[in-house]
Amino acid sequence: MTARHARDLLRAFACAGLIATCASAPAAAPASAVRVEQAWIRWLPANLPAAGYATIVNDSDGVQRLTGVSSPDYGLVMLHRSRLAQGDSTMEMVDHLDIPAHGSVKLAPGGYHLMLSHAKRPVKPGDKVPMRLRFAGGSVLQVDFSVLPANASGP
Ligand SMILES: [Cu+2]
Repeated sequence: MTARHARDLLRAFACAGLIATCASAPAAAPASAVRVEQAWIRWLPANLPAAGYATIVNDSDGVQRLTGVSSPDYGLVMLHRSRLAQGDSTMEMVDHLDIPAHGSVKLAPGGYHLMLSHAKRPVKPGDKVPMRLRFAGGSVLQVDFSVLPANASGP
């Protein structure tokens, strides 16, 4: 599972250069209309890439488009989606994620997640990792993600 994850990560790196920035963006509502709940990271040993999960809630009347995520603790943060293809679990890079009006999107194992690699410090369970979520229109939401052990299934 872990080796496969690493392999898929390499594949995602290979794809990264091909993905252009998305030119179209929905009308921006204030970032305060978006909340992040249950933000956590599944830590993995041996400096392997970790996955970040959360529920993003949009209380506004318009779609909120997540266009990028960064963290001072990781050199690279990508938005990924895991999916089953012919019984094989693979990951693909996603360049944005729309949070529907008065709705939410859950980043969870087996689906959307943040792929965290190139750690800039020895991140370990019990830590908090600040994450900056950027939305179309330029608003930024900073959220602390709780780092949980490899066998955790959620906060
Ligand atoms: Cu991934």
